[in-house]
Amino acid sequence: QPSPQKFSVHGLIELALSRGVLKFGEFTLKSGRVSPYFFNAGLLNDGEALSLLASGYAQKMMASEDVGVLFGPAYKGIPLVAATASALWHEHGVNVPWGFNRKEVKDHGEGGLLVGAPVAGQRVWIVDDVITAGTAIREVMNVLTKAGAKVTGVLVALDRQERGQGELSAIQEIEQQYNIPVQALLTMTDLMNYLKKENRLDDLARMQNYRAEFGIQS
Ligand code: OMP
Repeated sequence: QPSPQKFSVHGLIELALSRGVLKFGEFTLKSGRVSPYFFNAGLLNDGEALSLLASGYAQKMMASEDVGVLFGPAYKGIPLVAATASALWHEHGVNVPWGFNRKEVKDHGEGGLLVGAPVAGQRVWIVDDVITAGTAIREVMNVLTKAGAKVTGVLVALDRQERGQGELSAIQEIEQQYNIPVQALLTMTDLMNYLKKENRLDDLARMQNYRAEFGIQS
């Protein structure tokens, strides 16, 4: 019987590197920025990796007071939210409803864009992978608001700590605009501290340059 997995920043970074989730190199982002690193949560594609990430999400959720419905945006948020709800139950004895959206409207069967726990009138936490410029999160905020949900928080694996539409980080903008907390398991700072500790100075220098161009003042 496997014992409950303990989440740590260091452990998650090592896991992400070992699975190719976290890569250093040159990557063009959705926002068009050319980044020296990329975090692909889609590669947490085995049971151990997914459940370790979900343990981290569940621990963060336990520290938040307002756990209502958990919601995973299509597509990558869907397995994350399902695994998180399961970890909350197995590891903390907390039973939380969860749901997700589909991207394409279905015109037969149950129809509609939302699947799983109803969100109308509910306090909803969004569980997703990465926030860079905030575009993906804003889209799902619209979907949920239209459905009558009250979004009370966002939980992601990685805060890239990059500027959004102005001088603040995308996450800070979302926190201000919607008046909600955004929590992350890892930040770009965590990744840079890791590189420093591992003496990967070339990678670290590229991260510092990128941060000087697209990062927030911290
Ligand atoms: P924004 O919509 O700009 O916030 O970008 C978030 C999305 O970019 C994520 O949902 C991912 O699809 C993708 N992404 C990553 O998955 N990992 C990264 O390290 C960077 C990005 C990205 O393209 O910015």
